Amino acid sequence: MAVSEDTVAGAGGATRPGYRAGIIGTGFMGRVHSRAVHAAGGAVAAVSGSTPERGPAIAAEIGAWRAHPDTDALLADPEVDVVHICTPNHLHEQLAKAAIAAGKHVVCEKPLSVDADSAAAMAAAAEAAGVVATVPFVNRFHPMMREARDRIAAGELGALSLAHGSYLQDWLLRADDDNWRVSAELGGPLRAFGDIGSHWCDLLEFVTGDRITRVSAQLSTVHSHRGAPVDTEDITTLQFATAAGMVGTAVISQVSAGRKNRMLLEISGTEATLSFDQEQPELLWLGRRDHSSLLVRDPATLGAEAARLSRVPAGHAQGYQDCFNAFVADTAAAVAGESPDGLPRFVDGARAARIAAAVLDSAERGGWVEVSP
Ligand code: SOE
Repeated sequence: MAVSEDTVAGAGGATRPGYRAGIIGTGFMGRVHSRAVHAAGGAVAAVSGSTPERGPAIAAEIGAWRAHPDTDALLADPEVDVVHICTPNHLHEQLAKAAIAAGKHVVCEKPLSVDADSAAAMAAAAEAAGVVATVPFVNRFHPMMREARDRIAAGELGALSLAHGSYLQDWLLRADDDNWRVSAELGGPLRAFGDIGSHWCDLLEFVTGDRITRVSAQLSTVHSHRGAPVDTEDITTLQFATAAGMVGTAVISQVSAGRKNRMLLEISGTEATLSFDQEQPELLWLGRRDHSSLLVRDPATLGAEAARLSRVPAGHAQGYQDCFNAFVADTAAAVAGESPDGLPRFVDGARAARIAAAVLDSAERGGWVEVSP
Protein backbone atom coordinates (compact mmCIF):
# COMPACT_ATOMS: atom_id res chain seq x y z
CA MET A 1 0.00 0.00 0.00
CA ALA A 2 1.63 3.26 -1.10
CA VAL A 3 2.06 5.99 1.47
CA SER A 4 3.43 9.50 1.06
CA GLU A 5 6.71 10.88 2.32
CA ASP A 6 4.91 13.05 4.89
CA THR A 7 5.50 12.16 8.49
CA VAL A 8 2.94 11.22 11.09
CA ALA A 9 3.32 11.53 14.86
CA GLY A 10 2.41 8.23 16.49
CA ALA A 11 0.32 7.94 19.64
CA GLY A 12 3.52 8.15 21.67
CA GLY A 13 4.95 11.01 19.63
CA ALA A 14 7.16 8.99 17.25
CA THR A 15 7.13 9.96 13.59
CA ARG A 16 5.62 7.55 11.06
CA PRO A 17 5.51 7.26 7.29
CA GLY A 18 2.80 9.46 5.82
CA TYR A 19 -0.93 9.06 5.97
CA ARG A 20 -3.22 10.57 3.38
CA ALA A 21 -6.88 10.29 4.29
CA GLY A 22 -10.02 10.51 2.19
CA ILE A 23 -12.97 11.34 4.42
CA ILE A 24 -16.47 10.33 3.33
CA GLY A 25 -19.12 12.15 5.34
CA THR A 26 -18.99 15.71 6.54
CA GLY A 27 -21.04 15.77 9.73
CA PHE A 28 -19.80 15.93 13.33
CA MET A 29 -17.81 12.70 13.06
CA GLY A 30 -16.17 13.63 9.73
CA ARG A 31 -14.85 16.80 11.37
CA VAL A 32 -13.56 14.88 14.42
CA HIS A 33 -11.73 12.48 12.07
CA SER A 34 -10.20 15.33 10.06
CA ARG A 35 -8.83 16.95 13.22
CA ALA A 36 -7.36 13.62 14.31
CA VAL A 37 -5.67 13.08 10.93
CA HIS A 38 -4.07 16.51 11.11
CA ALA A 39 -3.07 16.04 14.76
CA ALA A 40 -1.32 12.83 13.76
CA GLY A 41 0.69 14.78 11.19
CA GLY A 42 -1.23 13.30 8.27
CA ALA A 43 -3.12 15.06 5.50
CA VAL A 44 -6.75 15.04 4.46
CA ALA A 45 -6.20 14.51 0.75
CA ALA A 46 -9.88 14.47 -0.15
CA VAL A 47 -13.37 14.72 1.19
CA SER A 48 -16.79 13.90 -0.17
CA GLY A 49 -20.14 14.86 1.33
CA SER A 50 -23.72 13.76 0.81
CA THR A 51 -24.11 16.26 -2.07
CA PRO A 52 -21.49 17.61 -4.54
CA GLU A 53 -22.42 21.16 -3.49
CA ARG A 54 -21.27 20.65 0.10
CA GLY A 55 -17.79 19.50 -0.90
CA PRO A 56 -15.76 22.67 -1.59
CA ALA A 57 -16.94 24.53 1.52
CA ILE A 58 -16.24 21.59 3.79
CA ALA A 59 -12.86 20.98 2.13
CA ALA A 60 -11.90 24.59 2.90
CA GLU A 61 -13.18 24.27 6.47
CA ILE A 62 -11.30 21.09 7.34
CA GLY A 63 -8.19 21.78 5.29
CA ALA A 64 -8.69 19.03 2.71
CA TRP A 65 -6.67 19.24 -0.53
CA ARG A 66 -9.74 18.71 -2.65
CA ALA A 67 -13.44 17.80 -2.63
CA HIS A 68 -14.79 15.04 -4.83
CA PRO A 69 -18.34 15.19 -6.16
CA ASP A 70 -19.04 11.58 -5.15
CA THR A 71 -17.57 8.60 -3.35
CA ASP A 72 -16.50 6.81 -6.57
CA ALA A 73 -14.18 9.71 -7.40
CA LEU A 74 -12.76 9.72 -3.88
CA LEU A 75 -12.12 5.96 -3.97
CA ALA A 76 -10.35 6.33 -7.34
CA ASP A 77 -8.08 9.11 -6.02
CA PRO A 78 -4.49 7.77 -6.07
CA GLU A 79 -3.50 10.22 -3.32
CA VAL A 80 -5.92 8.64 -0.84
CA ASP A 81 -4.24 5.84 1.15
CA VAL A 82 -6.84 5.43 3.88
CA VAL A 83 -10.60 5.94 3.50
CA HIS A 84 -12.44 7.21 6.61
CA ILE A 85 -16.14 6.29 6.43
CA CYS A 86 -18.22 8.69 8.53
CA THR A 87 -21.59 8.25 6.82
CA PRO A 88 -24.93 6.92 8.04
CA ASN A 89 -24.50 3.28 9.06
CA HIS A 90 -26.48 1.69 6.21
CA LEU A 91 -23.75 2.81 3.77
CA HIS A 92 -20.81 1.37 5.71
CA GLU A 93 -20.70 -2.11 4.16
CA GLN A 94 -20.96 -1.00 0.55
CA LEU A 95 -18.39 1.79 0.99
CA ALA A 96 -15.93 -0.28 3.03
CA LYS A 97 -16.01 -3.13 0.52
CA ALA A 98 -15.52 -0.70 -2.37
CA ALA A 99 -12.60 0.96 -0.58
CA ILE A 100 -10.99 -2.41 0.15
CA ALA A 101 -11.51 -3.47 -3.48
CA ALA A 102 -9.77 -0.24 -4.53
CA GLY A 103 -6.75 -1.26 -2.42
CA LYS A 104 -7.29 1.29 0.34
CA HIS A 105 -6.94 0.93 4.08
CA VAL A 106 -10.20 1.75 5.88
CA VAL A 107 -11.37 3.42 9.07
CA CYS A 108 -15.12 2.91 9.50
CA GLU A 109 -17.31 4.51 12.15
CA LYS A 110 -19.21 2.37 14.61
CA PRO A 111 -21.52 0.56 14.64
CA LEU A 112 -19.54 -1.19 11.91
CA SER A 113 -22.75 -2.05 10.12
CA VAL A 114 -26.48 -2.47 10.59
CA ASP A 115 -26.42 -6.19 11.34
CA ALA A 116 -24.02 -8.91 12.41
CA ASP A 117 -23.77 -10.71 9.05
CA SER A 118 -22.87 -7.55 7.20
CA ALA A 119 -20.28 -6.55 9.83
CA ALA A 120 -18.75 -10.05 9.63
CA ALA A 121 -18.59 -9.78 5.83
CA MET A 122 -16.72 -6.48 6.15
CA ALA A 123 -14.21 -8.00 8.58
CA ALA A 124 -13.72 -10.97 6.23
CA ALA A 125 -13.16 -8.68 3.22
CA ALA A 126 -10.52 -6.66 5.12
CA GLU A 127 -8.79 -9.83 6.31
CA ALA A 128 -8.74 -11.35 2.80
CA ALA A 129 -7.29 -8.17 1.28
CA GLY A 130 -4.70 -7.74 4.03
CA VAL A 131 -5.53 -4.07 4.53
CA VAL A 132 -5.61 -2.22 7.84
CA ALA A 133 -9.28 -1.82 8.81
CA THR A 134 -10.07 -0.10 12.09
CA VAL A 135 -13.13 1.05 14.06
CA PRO A 136 -13.00 4.09 16.36
CA PHE A 137 -13.81 2.48 19.67
CA VAL A 138 -11.89 5.45 20.97
CA ASN A 139 -12.59 5.01 24.67
CA ARG A 140 -9.84 2.38 24.55
CA PHE A 141 -7.45 5.31 24.09
CA HIS A 142 -8.10 6.94 27.46
CA PRO A 143 -4.80 6.41 29.32
CA MET A 144 -6.70 5.53 32.50
CA MET A 145 -8.50 2.74 30.66
CA ARG A 146 -5.13 1.27 29.64
CA GLU A 147 -4.11 1.60 33.28
CA ALA A 148 -7.26 -0.28 34.34
CA ARG A 149 -6.58 -2.98 31.77
CA ASP A 150 -3.00 -3.46 32.99
CA ARG A 151 -4.05 -3.62 36.62
CA ILE A 152 -6.81 -6.14 35.90
CA ALA A 153 -4.41 -8.28 33.84
CA ALA A 154 -1.92 -8.18 36.74
CA GLY A 155 -4.63 -9.55 39.07
CA GLU A 156 -4.97 -6.43 41.21
CA LEU A 157 -8.77 -6.75 41.36
CA GLY A 158 -8.70 -10.45 42.21
CA ALA A 159 -11.29 -12.66 40.51
CA LEU A 160 -13.71 -10.41 38.60
CA SER A 161 -17.29 -10.70 39.83
CA LEU A 162 -19.33 -7.69 38.74
CA ALA A 163 -19.36 -5.03 36.01
CA HIS A 164 -21.91 -2.30 35.67
CA GLY A 165 -22.34 1.18 34.32
CA SER A 166 -24.07 3.33 31.80
CA TYR A 167 -23.66 5.50 28.74
CA LEU A 168 -26.01 8.46 28.92
CA GLN A 169 -26.61 11.38 26.55
CA ASP A 170 -29.36 13.99 26.16
CA TRP A 171 -28.99 15.22 22.61
CA LEU A 172 -32.16 13.32 21.59
CA LEU A 173 -34.11 14.27 24.73
CA ARG A 174 -36.96 16.10 23.04
CA ALA A 175 -39.41 14.93 20.36
CA ASP A 176 -38.16 17.66 18.00
CA ASP A 177 -34.54 16.48 18.30
CA ASP A 178 -33.83 14.55 15.12
CA ASN A 179 -30.95 12.85 13.34
CA TRP A 180 -30.49 10.17 10.69
CA ARG A 181 -29.64 7.68 13.48
CA VAL A 182 -33.30 7.75 14.57
CA SER A 183 -34.30 5.90 11.37
CA ALA A 184 -33.69 2.13 11.41
CA GLU A 185 -33.36 2.24 7.62
CA LEU A 186 -30.38 4.61 7.81
CA GLY A 187 -28.84 3.73 11.16
CA GLY A 188 -29.85 0.13 11.83
CA PRO A 189 -32.51 -1.33 14.11
CA LEU A 190 -30.71 -0.52 17.39
CA ARG A 191 -29.95 3.15 17.67
CA ALA A 192 -28.85 4.01 21.23
CA PHE A 193 -27.19 0.64 21.67
CA GLY A 194 -25.46 0.76 18.27
CA ASP A 195 -24.29 4.33 18.69
CA ILE A 196 -23.06 4.30 22.29
CA GLY A 197 -23.86 0.91 23.84
CA SER A 198 -21.38 -0.58 21.37
CA HIS A 199 -18.67 1.64 22.94
CA TRP A 200 -19.58 0.45 26.44
CA CYS A 201 -19.52 -3.27 25.60
CA ASP A 202 -16.30 -2.95 23.61
CA LEU A 203 -14.63 -1.12 26.48
CA LEU A 204 -15.77 -3.68 29.04
CA GLU A 205 -14.40 -6.57 26.98
CA PHE A 206 -11.20 -4.69 26.14
CA VAL A 207 -10.40 -3.70 29.71
CA THR A 208 -11.26 -7.06 31.29
CA GLY A 209 -10.19 -9.41 28.48
CA ASP A 210 -13.48 -11.19 29.24
CA ARG A 211 -16.41 -11.84 26.91
CA ILE A 212 -20.13 -11.19 27.28
CA THR A 213 -21.76 -14.56 26.69
CA ARG A 214 -25.45 -13.97 27.50
CA VAL A 215 -27.72 -10.94 27.52
CA SER A 216 -31.22 -10.06 28.60
CA ALA A 217 -32.32 -6.70 27.25
CA GLN A 218 -35.20 -4.26 27.21
CA LEU A 219 -35.68 -1.42 24.74
CA SER A 220 -37.76 1.69 25.31
CA THR A 221 -38.77 4.40 22.86
CA VAL A 222 -39.79 7.55 24.71
CA HIS A 223 -40.71 9.51 21.59
CA SER A 224 -42.60 7.42 19.07
CA HIS A 225 -42.74 10.38 16.66
CA ARG A 226 -39.90 12.73 15.77
CA GLY A 227 -41.42 14.38 12.71
CA ALA A 228 -42.00 10.84 11.39
CA PRO A 229 -42.74 7.61 13.27
CA VAL A 230 -39.67 6.38 15.16
CA ASP A 231 -38.56 2.76 14.80
CA THR A 232 -35.44 2.78 17.01
CA GLU A 233 -34.97 2.81 20.77
CA ASP A 234 -34.10 5.78 23.00
CA ILE A 235 -33.07 3.53 25.93
CA THR A 236 -31.57 0.05 26.21
CA THR A 237 -31.25 -1.68 29.56
CA LEU A 238 -29.15 -4.77 29.68
CA GLN A 239 -28.27 -7.59 32.04
CA PHE A 240 -25.37 -9.81 31.04
CA ALA A 241 -23.10 -12.62 32.10
CA THR A 242 -19.52 -13.23 30.97
CA ALA A 243 -17.34 -16.22 30.15
CA ALA A 244 -15.18 -15.70 33.24
CA GLY A 245 -18.18 -15.54 35.55
CA MET A 246 -18.96 -11.85 35.91
CA VAL A 247 -22.55 -10.67 36.02
CA GLY A 248 -23.57 -7.12 35.30
CA THR A 249 -25.89 -4.46 34.02
CA ALA A 250 -25.66 -1.51 31.66
CA VAL A 251 -28.06 1.36 31.00
CA ILE A 252 -27.77 3.09 27.63
CA SER A 253 -29.82 6.22 26.99
CA GLN A 254 -29.94 9.17 24.63
CA VAL A 255 -32.75 10.88 26.54
CA SER A 256 -31.16 11.47 29.97
CA ALA A 257 -31.55 15.20 30.66
CA GLY A 258 -28.29 16.85 31.60
CA ARG A 259 -26.10 13.88 30.74
CA LYS A 260 -24.09 14.95 27.72
CA ASN A 261 -21.78 12.03 27.01
CA ARG A 262 -21.42 10.27 30.35
CA MET A 263 -20.00 6.79 30.19
CA LEU A 264 -19.51 5.05 33.52
CA LEU A 265 -17.75 1.72 33.81
CA GLU A 266 -17.20 0.04 37.18
CA ILE A 267 -15.59 -3.35 37.56
CA SER A 268 -15.32 -5.25 40.83
CA GLY A 269 -13.29 -8.26 41.84
CA THR A 270 -12.67 -10.13 45.05
CA GLU A 271 -9.92 -7.65 46.02
CA ALA A 272 -10.75 -4.25 44.54
CA THR A 273 -13.01 -2.14 42.32
CA LEU A 274 -12.04 0.19 39.47
CA SER A 275 -14.42 2.93 38.37
CA PHE A 276 -14.11 5.29 35.38
CA ASP A 277 -16.25 8.22 34.29
CA GLN A 278 -15.60 9.33 30.71
CA GLU A 279 -16.50 12.93 31.63
CA GLN A 280 -13.61 12.90 34.15
CA PRO A 281 -11.07 11.02 32.05
CA GLU A 282 -8.03 12.06 34.05
CA LEU A 283 -9.18 9.97 37.03
CA LEU A 284 -9.61 6.31 37.92
CA TRP A 285 -11.09 5.31 41.27
CA LEU A 286 -9.48 2.32 42.93
CA GLY A 287 -11.70 1.04 45.73
CA ARG A 288 -10.55 -1.36 48.42
CA ARG A 289 -12.21 -2.56 51.60
CA ASP A 290 -9.79 -0.62 53.81
CA HIS A 291 -8.10 2.01 51.65
CA SER A 292 -9.50 3.52 48.47
CA SER A 293 -7.69 6.00 46.27
CA LEU A 294 -8.14 8.21 43.25
CA LEU A 295 -5.49 7.59 40.61
CA VAL A 296 -4.57 10.63 38.53
CA ARG A 297 -3.30 10.49 34.97
CA ASP A 298 0.40 11.15 35.47
CA PRO A 299 2.68 9.46 32.93
CA ALA A 300 5.40 9.24 35.59
CA THR A 301 3.29 6.91 37.72
CA LEU A 302 1.36 4.94 35.09
CA GLY A 303 2.05 1.70 33.25
CA ALA A 304 3.75 1.70 29.85
CA GLU A 305 0.61 1.76 27.68
CA ALA A 306 -1.10 4.48 29.72
CA ALA A 307 2.10 6.53 29.61
CA ARG A 308 2.39 5.97 25.84
CA LEU A 309 -1.13 7.34 25.33
CA SER A 310 -0.56 10.32 27.63
CA ARG A 311 0.04 13.06 25.09
CA VAL A 312 0.57 15.92 27.54
CA PRO A 313 2.07 16.09 31.04
CA ALA A 314 -0.01 15.52 34.17
CA GLY A 315 -2.33 18.38 35.03
CA HIS A 316 -3.03 19.19 31.38
CA ALA A 317 -6.39 17.49 30.86
CA GLN A 318 -6.83 15.30 27.80
CA GLY A 319 -10.09 13.81 26.59
CA TYR A 320 -12.36 12.91 23.68
CA GLN A 321 -10.47 14.43 20.76
CA ASP A 322 -7.16 13.21 22.20
CA CYS A 323 -8.56 9.67 22.13
CA PHE A 324 -9.44 10.12 18.48
CA ASN A 325 -6.02 11.56 17.74
CA ALA A 326 -4.32 8.60 19.40
CA PHE A 327 -6.59 6.16 17.56
CA VAL A 328 -5.71 7.66 14.17
CA ALA A 329 -2.03 7.81 15.10
CA ASP A 330 -2.11 4.08 15.93
CA THR A 331 -4.03 3.36 12.72
CA ALA A 332 -1.21 5.19 10.90
CA ALA A 333 1.33 3.06 12.76
CA ALA A 334 -0.51 -0.07 11.61
CA VAL A 335 -0.54 1.23 8.02
CA ALA A 336 3.22 1.67 8.39
CA GLY A 337 3.51 -2.03 9.32
CA GLU A 338 3.58 -1.81 13.12
CA SER A 339 1.25 -3.63 15.53
CA PRO A 340 0.12 -1.09 18.13
CA ASP A 341 -1.46 -2.68 21.18
CA GLY A 342 -5.22 -2.38 21.54
CA LEU A 343 -6.01 -1.00 18.09
CA PRO A 344 -9.73 -1.73 17.48
CA ARG A 345 -10.13 -3.46 14.14
CA PHE A 346 -13.04 -4.63 11.99
CA VAL A 347 -13.11 -7.94 13.91
CA ASP A 348 -13.88 -5.91 17.04
CA GLY A 349 -16.63 -4.06 15.18
CA ALA A 350 -18.04 -7.40 14.06
CA ARG A 351 -17.88 -8.65 17.65
CA ALA A 352 -19.89 -5.59 18.84
CA ALA A 353 -22.42 -6.31 16.07
CA ARG A 354 -22.88 -9.87 17.40
CA ILE A 355 -23.59 -8.50 20.89
CA ALA A 356 -26.06 -6.03 19.34
CA ALA A 357 -27.80 -8.89 17.50
CA ALA A 358 -28.25 -10.76 20.79
CA VAL A 359 -29.55 -7.60 22.48
CA LEU A 360 -32.13 -7.11 19.73
CA ASP A 361 -33.13 -10.77 19.78
CA SER A 362 -33.55 -10.73 23.56
CA ALA A 363 -35.57 -7.51 23.51
CA GLU A 364 -37.88 -8.86 20.81
CA ARG A 365 -38.37 -12.36 22.21
CA GLY A 366 -37.91 -11.72 25.93
CA GLY A 367 -35.50 -13.60 28.17
CA TRP A 368 -31.86 -14.52 27.90
CA VAL A 369 -30.07 -14.91 24.57
CA GLU A 370 -26.58 -16.33 23.98
CA VAL A 371 -24.07 -14.10 22.17
CA SER A 372 -22.56 -16.07 19.32
CA PRO A 373 -18.81 -16.46 20.01
C1 SOE B 1 -23.27 10.64 18.89
O1 SOE B 1 -24.10 9.94 19.69
C2 SOE B 1 -21.84 10.39 19.25
O2 SOE B 1 -21.15 11.29 18.49
C3 SOE B 1 -21.36 8.98 18.96
O3 SOE B 1 -21.55 8.64 17.63
C4 SOE B 1 -19.95 8.83 19.42
O4 SOE B 1 -19.46 7.56 19.15
C5 SOE B 1 -19.84 9.18 20.87
O5 SOE B 1 -18.55 9.06 21.28
C6 SOE B 1 -20.34 10.55 21.12
O6 SOE B 1 -21.63 10.68 20.62
